[in-house]
Amino acid sequence: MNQNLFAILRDCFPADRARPAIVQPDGAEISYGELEAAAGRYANVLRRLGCEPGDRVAVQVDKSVEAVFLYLGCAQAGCVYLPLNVAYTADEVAYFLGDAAPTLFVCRPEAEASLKPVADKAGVANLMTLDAEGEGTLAEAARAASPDGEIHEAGEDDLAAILYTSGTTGRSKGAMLTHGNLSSNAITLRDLWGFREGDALLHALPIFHVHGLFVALNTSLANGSTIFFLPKFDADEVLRLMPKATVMMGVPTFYVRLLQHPGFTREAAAGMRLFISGSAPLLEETFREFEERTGMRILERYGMTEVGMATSNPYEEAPGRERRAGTVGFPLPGVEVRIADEDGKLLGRDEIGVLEMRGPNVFKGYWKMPEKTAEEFRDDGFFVSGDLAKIDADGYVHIVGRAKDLVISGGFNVYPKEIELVVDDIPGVGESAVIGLPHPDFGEAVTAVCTRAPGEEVDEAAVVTVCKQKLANFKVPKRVFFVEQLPRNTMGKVQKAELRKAYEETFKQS
Ligand code: MCA
Ligand code: AMP
Repeated sequence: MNQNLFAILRDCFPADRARPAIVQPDGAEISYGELEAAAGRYANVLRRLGCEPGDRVAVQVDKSVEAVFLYLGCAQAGCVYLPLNVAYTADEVAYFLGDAAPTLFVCRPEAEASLKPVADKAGVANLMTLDAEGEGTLAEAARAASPDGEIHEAGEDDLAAILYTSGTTGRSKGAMLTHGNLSSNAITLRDLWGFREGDALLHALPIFHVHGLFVALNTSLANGSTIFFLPKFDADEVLRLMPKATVMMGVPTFYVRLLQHPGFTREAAAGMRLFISGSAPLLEETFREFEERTGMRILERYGMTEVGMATSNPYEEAPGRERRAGTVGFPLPGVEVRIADEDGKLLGRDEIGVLEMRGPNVFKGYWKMPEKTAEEFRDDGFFVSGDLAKIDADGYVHIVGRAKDLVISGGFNVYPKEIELVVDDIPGVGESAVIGLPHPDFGEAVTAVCTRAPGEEVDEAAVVTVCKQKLANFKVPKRVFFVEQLPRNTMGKVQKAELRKAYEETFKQS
C-alpha cells in the first residue's frame, strides 16, 4: 500500500467530495473535491519545475488555502515540505536555504526582491511567490496546470517534511519527518480525540509549525472534517465562528485571550465539544478559569517538532482518568515514554528526570547532522527530549521544566543562545544573558540582561533595534536590562535562575 501521507489522507476524505474541506473567513468554501484537484495541480507544477521526489520545497508564505494546496501537492509529488515562519529575517532564511538546498523556494511577493539574492547564493533553482490572498507566480502556474496525476509511491520511512528547530548551541537543526511519522500521528489523534461525522475545526494557528500544520490540519483531513480557516488568532473572529465549530486547537495564549474577552461565555462555547491546548505549559489557573466559565475542561497534550504529539490527557473522562490541570496526560497509543537521568538510568514513579520517547511518531534524525542525531537517541531507539518530567502514581506525565535552555513565548520556541550571539555582537555591549520571564499573555517573555563594555553607553533601544533587524519579531527581547556584571557561579557559568528571580516581577499585571 502506498504510504504517502497524501494517499492516506485522501482515503479518509468524504465519499461526497462536495462536502466543505476549508471555509474562509468570508464564508467561501473549498470542497474536498476542489482540495484534491488543487493538490494535484500543485504537484504537477512542482514536477514541471524539476522538483523530484525527495527534493526540498522551502516555503515562507502567509497563511492561505493555497499554502495548504502547496503542502498537500508537495506530499503528493513526494517532495519534502519545508515551512518557514514568516517572521524569519533574510539572515535567518539564508541559513535554512543554505542548509536544506531546496529545489524551489516560495516566498511572499513583497519579500521577493530581498530574498532573491539569498536564494541565488544558496543555489536555489526556482523562486516563486504566493501572497496572503493566494495570488502570485506559483498560484498562476497552478491554475494553468492539470489536476490529474499520480500520487508518488512513498514508503513510511521516506521524508515528507523538514522542520527547523533551534538548538541550545544557537544553530538550527532540521528535523526530518517521514510520511509514516505524520500519518500515524494524524490517525492516532483523530481516533483518540473522538473525531466524528459533523466535526468542524476552528483553525487560528500558523501553518509553519507542527501544531497548526500537522496536528490541526492532518487530523481534521484524516476525518474528512470541515476546517474554519482564520489567517491568525483574533478573539473576535474566533468567537464569531465558534457557533459553527466543534473543536479548537490552540496555544495557551489563545485561551488566556479568550478568557479576557467578555463575549466568551458558556453560551458562546456551548456548541463546542473539545478545546485542546499545547506547545507550551497551560497554567492551572487558566484551566480552572476556563472550566468555571464554560463547564468544559481544556484537554492539554504534549509534543515536539521531532516527535509530533506524544502524550495527551484523556478525551473520554472516567473516574481516575479525567483531564488534569498541570499534566499532559498519558502516552498516545503506540508511543512509549519513560523518565531517565542524564546518563540514561531509568527513574521511578514521581522521580524527576528527562522525558524520553519512542514510537512511530519519532522523527528520522536531523538533516545532515548524523552526530547530533546520534547524541539525542539512546541505543534502544528512545529520543531524549530535553524536557524535565515525572510520571505520577496514576500514570500522568507532568512536564516540570526544561533541561535545555529554552524560552517558549506565545507557543514559539526561542533559544537564548541565538539571541545572546546577536546581542553580544552589538557595539558597546559587553556580554549578555537571555532569559524567559513570566508574562501574562505570552507565558514567557524573552528578556536580555547585559553588561556594557567599558566607557560605552549603549541602551535598551539600540539593542532592540539591532535585534529587530536580525531576528524574527517573537525572538526580540521585550525588555533589556543593564547590570555591572552578570552573576556567575564558581565554574564561571551565568546564574540564569538568579537573574529570573531578580526580574520576575517585570511583566506581572498590576
Ligand atoms: C507575536 N509577537 C510575539 C509573539 N507573536 N512576541 C512574542 N511571542 C510571540 N509568540 C510580537 C509581534 O510581532 C508584535 O511585536 C508583538 O509581539 C505583539 O503582537 P500581537 O499582535 O500580540 O501578536 P499576535 O499576532 O496576536 O500573535 C500572538 C500569538 C501568535 C497569537 C500568540 O504568536 C501565535 O499564533 N502563536 C502560536 C505559535 C505556534 O503555533 N506554536 C506551535 C509550535 P511588534 O509590536 O514589535 O511588532 S509547534 C510546537 O511547539 C510543538 C510541536 C507543540 O507541542 O505543538
Ligand atoms: P517545538 O520545538 O517548537 O516543537 O516545541 C516543543 C517544546 O514545547 C517541548 O519540548 C516542550 O518544552 C514544549 N511543550 C509542548 N507542549 C507542552 C505542554 N503541553 N506543556 C509544556 N511544554 C510543552
